[in-house]
This record gives sequence, structure tokens and C-alpha cells, in this order.
Amino acid sequence: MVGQSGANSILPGRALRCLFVHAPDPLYANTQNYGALFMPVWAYTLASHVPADGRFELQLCDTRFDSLEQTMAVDVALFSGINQDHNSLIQAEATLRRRFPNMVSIIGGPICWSFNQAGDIDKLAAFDHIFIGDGEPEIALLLEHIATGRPLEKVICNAKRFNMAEARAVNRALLDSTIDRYYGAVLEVSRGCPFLCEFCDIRILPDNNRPHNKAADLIVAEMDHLCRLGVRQVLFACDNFIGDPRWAEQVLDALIAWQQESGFRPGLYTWLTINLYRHPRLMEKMRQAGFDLLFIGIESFSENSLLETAKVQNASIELIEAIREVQSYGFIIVAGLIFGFDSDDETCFDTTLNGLRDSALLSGDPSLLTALPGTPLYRRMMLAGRLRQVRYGLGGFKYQTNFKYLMPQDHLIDGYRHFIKRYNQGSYQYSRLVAYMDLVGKSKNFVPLNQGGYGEIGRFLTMVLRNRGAVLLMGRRALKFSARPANIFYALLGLLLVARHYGISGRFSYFQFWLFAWSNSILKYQDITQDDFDLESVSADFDIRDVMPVDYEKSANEPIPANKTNAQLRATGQQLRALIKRASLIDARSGQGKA
Ligand code: B12
Ligand code: SF4
Repeated sequence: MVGQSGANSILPGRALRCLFVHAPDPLYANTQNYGALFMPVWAYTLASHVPADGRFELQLCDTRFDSLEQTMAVDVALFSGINQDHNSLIQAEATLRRRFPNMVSIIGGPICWSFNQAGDIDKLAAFDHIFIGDGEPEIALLLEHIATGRPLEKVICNAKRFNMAEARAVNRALLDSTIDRYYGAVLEVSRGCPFLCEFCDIRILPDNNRPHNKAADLIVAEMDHLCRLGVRQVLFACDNFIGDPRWAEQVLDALIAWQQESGFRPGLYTWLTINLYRHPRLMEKMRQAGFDLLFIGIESFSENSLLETAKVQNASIELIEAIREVQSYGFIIVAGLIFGFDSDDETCFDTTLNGLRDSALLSGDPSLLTALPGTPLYRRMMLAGRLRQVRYGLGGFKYQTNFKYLMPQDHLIDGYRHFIKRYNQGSYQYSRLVAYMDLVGKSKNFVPLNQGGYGEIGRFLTMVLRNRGAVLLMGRRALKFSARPANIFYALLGLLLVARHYGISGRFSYFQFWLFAWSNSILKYQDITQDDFDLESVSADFDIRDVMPVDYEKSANEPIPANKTNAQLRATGQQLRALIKRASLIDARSGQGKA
């Protein structure tokens, strides 16, 4: 427990005792990141907007490290989380409530926005107040209201995106005393993304379909502070780092200048789009600044599926070439991949395996498409009566999804399992490593890193060793991996291959990532059975025309410029109409055949 307190209390005699409670679902917190634990950015961020004038005492309880039974006495408990944390948040509130019956509890974060969109806000009724939206401009007011006993509504909504030009450095007292517990640091650098993907709930948050950027100076000041605390790995949290390429370049220039001056060389990771391939200067500067891992939503190697979901930035290019181009600078792309689009058919599994190999990707862990509340995809599924009532039907879980797929359920499950079987084979994995090393080895673009990189095995293992669940997971990984002698053989072959490429600086970090990603997949998927999937597909008498419900276009009411809504509807509509036409032709032909 850590805190910040002072003397000028507005409560008689003392400050208002405020506890930030980070209570992620324990199973997922342990398994999703394999033991790497990330810091609760929301708490440090909000804390920096609470006046440090002594009226408020702030502490942080991260249930992954601290016990809710041993916190300080609490007047206000502030919670946050994502959809999958629902149960754990409810339990955390109840535990604290038993100890402090008079406390006021408030919950905010992505779970509130998402549940509200789904019409499920009642599921958070246990909290005294539910806050939807960005908290920076409101947090001080909220706490002042509580401190002075002024009434507050049950559901409080801030419909305006926070002006990131007013962002502050995160709360030092909380950060400095807790940073050592986490894997490096997470630094939020921007919000928003200008693209239009149908399944994405980022672009439909209020005013979030455009970039909102922190000032480059603030980012550098935060980096400097983190590095002085000993941090060497920083995740730049954002929706799309190159949503505004000019700002991205300013940040990179400032980072490079600071690194040269200070001598600090942190390894960096961020999220962005494949459009990066169009910006050679940015790619060069990103390498110079220390970026080695980039999360990019590739989603699919099928152009039809990309068009359906209006991921036009991926569909309108030679996707494989673009991925290779980005990786030729030495980046590792962590690819987001999805199965289950309406346009996907049984060929999508092999297409993905081939796409992964041809583009020389070292990563690739596909998810099944989920309809996140508030998205156009969710609306389309709702209008077509395709939503399912599942316990965790709000996204986040691997094999349980919340809408009925067009592809028959058995084909989807069999295809997924076929994908995993082939994907996990040593020979396939080795062919990917060969492709990557060959690409980077022959590349004229390659820019070596001046630093260790984001994936630091020593730091990761230290974290794992502190956590019993993560140690067990690591043991299971080793056992499952070595259960097949062929895996050991190909892992050694991979090591030899990498060792031979002595011209590539940092080559063992590529080997490390490759082995980590491959063994993750073995750990997660090798033993999955039919029973691990809770999926459904549309019934045999489903009318194919309902993939594009008549009201889908009319009912679009997103708070973004109409031309953008229309662009998404156009791409999705064109592809789905083509799908309907094709299916109807096939039906007509088979009808004739039967006759
Ligand atoms: C960084 C990040 C990660 C990182 C690190 C997470 C971490 N602990 O730092 C990693 C890569 C590990 C990660 C993983 C996952 N993530 Co993530 N991640 C993000 C990302 C890009 C930034 C989060 C962040 O720090 N934002 C900055 C903070 C300041 O914003 P914030 O938390 O929203 O808080 C603001 C408001 O919500 C509000 N607020 C928040 N809490 C409270 C509380 C109170 C009381 C009040 C008044 C206000 C308030 O005020 C804050 C300031 O404005 C977001 C997308 C985004 N741009 O937000 C996705 C996001 C949070 N992730 C998401 C998901 C789904 C996941 C995964 C489940 C993905 C997967 N399938 O594996 C995993 C699960 C993680 C786990 N359990 O361990 C979803 C959650 C959707 C949902 N509604 O459930 C998001 C929103 C992306 C998306 N739209 O799809 N993630
Ligand atoms: S590019 Fe990524 S963040 Fe942007 S709309 Fe598409 S999925 Fe969302």
C-alpha cells in the first residue's frame, strides 16, 4: 500500500481516504500474459488529477500483490477494469464493503462503457456510482462531492474525450513506490484511431475516431523519470501510434535526442497499423528510438474478410509485402488475427497458415471474432438475431463468443483445431524462422537496436519466479513442449540457424521471441478438445440475406462524421452483398441440380 496525504482536510480533522483498487480477474491475470504483470495505468493517471493539497489521501491496492483484507481504512474505493474482470470487481467491492460498510464505491474504466453499450449497466449496480468516460476532468469534482456530502448520480457520464494537451505526468508517489512490481512500465501516449473497422469499439468511443496526442515533451519527461527509476521496457499505450504520423515523428525525434543526451536506451513496444510500411523514415526512426515489437491488427489474409470488416487499410494493399517491408527494418510484428468473419470459409485456416509463413511473421495467435457492444458488428448481429446470451458474452474470452457464425460450428472448430495442429508443428515453425532470418539477413533496411529491446527474458523470469501460478505455467510449458522430441529438434535447429546469421545484430532476441510464441501456442492450444469451445452458428434455414439486415445501414448512428460512417457501411455492405449474391447463385445451381 502506498499513499499521498496531507493536513488541510475538508472532512473534520482528516483527509478523505481514497483507495484505487485494481482487481483483474485472477485466472486471466495469471495466464493471459504468462506471468508478466502490467501496471494499472488508470490509477496513476487519475491520481495525478486529484489535488495534492492535503484534502485527499491516496493509496493503491493491486489485488495481484496486496490483500483487500489489509488495506488502510477507506472512505472512497475507486475501481476499474475490463469486461472479463466483472466477477472479480464485484467480489473486491463486497470484500471492502464488509470491512467498511459506510464507504462510497465508484467504478470506471472500459467495463462501464462497454456494459452500458450492451444495456447491461445493471450488472454493476453493486457499486454506489458508475462512471462512464474519461476521468481526468471529473475525478477531483467527484471526490470533492463525496467529501462534502453533496449528492452524486448513480450513473455519471462524461461524453467528452479528455483534451490530451492537458495531460499531466502520472502520480509520482504511487508510481515510484510500486513500479518495481511490474514488467517495465506502461506509458499512455495517445488515444484514438482514424480507421473504421466494423468490429472495433475504439473508434466509436466519443470523439475517438481521430488521434488525441500527448505532447512529445511530456512523453520524454515521463520516460526520463521511468528510466531513472530503473525501468528499461516501456509499452507505449495507445490505439494507433501512427494515427497522426507527424506527431509520431515529433515524438521519435524528441526520444532520440533525449536518448543521446541521457544515455538511457529503453526497449519499446506499441500498437499501430500496417500503414507504417508507407513511412520508411518513421520506421528508421522507430528502430533508432528502440522499438522492436509492434502490435499490428492484420486480422485476415482474405481480402473479402478485410473488406467485410472495413479494414480497408489492409485490404487495399499487398498485405504480405507490406508486412515483410515493416519487418525488414528488424521489427517483430505481433499480429492480431481473427477467424469467424461472415466471409470466412473453410479455406481461411490454410490461407492464414500460408500467409503467416509467406509474410515471415514470427507471431500469430488467432482469436475468434466477438461482437463488442457498441460496435457496428454488434448492431448487425443484434438486428439479425444472431447474438448469444453467454455468461461472459462481452468479449475477452478465447473460446466462448457471443454471436452465431455463418460458418457451420463444426467446420469452424475443426478448422481451428487443424490450424493449431499444423501451426504447432516444429517443421512449420522452423519454416517461419527461416523466412524471417532470410528476410532480415538480406534486408538493406535493417536498423540495429541500440538497446536490449522490449522482451527481456531476465526481467520476465524474475517476475515469473515471484508468482506461484506463473511458475506452474512455465513448468507446464516446458513439459508440453518437450513431450515431443521433434519440437526439441526444431528448436535446436532454430538456434543453429540464428547462430549462423552472425551479421544480424540482436539475432538471439528473434530466436527468443520465436520460441516464446511457439511454446505459448503449445501451452495454450495443444490439448484443446471439442469441449473447450462454446460457439454457435446460424441454423441451416438461416436466410443468407440476413447477413446484411435491412435496417443495418439506416440504424447507424455513430457519433463520427457521416462520411466516415458511410465509408464503413459501403465497404461492409459491398462485400456482404457480394457474399449474398454468391451464396444465392450456389443455392440456385444446387436447386437446379436437384431438379
Ligand atoms: C495497454 C493495454 C493493454 C496492455 C497492458 C494492460 C495494462 N494493465 O496496462 C496489455 C497488452 C497487457 C493488454 C492486454 C489485454 N487487453 Co488491453 N488494452 C490496453 C490499452 C491499449 C490501453 C489501456 C490503458 O492503459 N489506457 C490508459 C488509461 C488511462 O485509460 P483507461 O484505463 O480507460 O482509464 C480512463 C477511463 O476509462 C477512466 N477510468 C478508468 N477507470 C476509472 C475509475 C474511476 C473510478 C473513474 C472515475 C474513471 C476511470 O478514466 C481514465 C482516464 O481517462 C486499451 C485501449 C485503450 N486505448 O484504452 C486496451 C484494452 C483496455 N484492452 C482490452 C482487452 C480486451 C485486453 C485483453 C483481454 C486482450 C486479449 N484478448 O488478450 C488483454 C487482457 C489483459 C489482462 N487481463 O491481463 C480492451 C478492453 C475491452 C473491454 N471493454 O473489456 C481495450 C479497451 C481495447 C479494446 N477496445 O479492445 N492491454
Ligand atoms: S485500426 Fe485498430 S484501433 Fe483502428 S479502428 Fe481498426 S481495429 Fe480499431
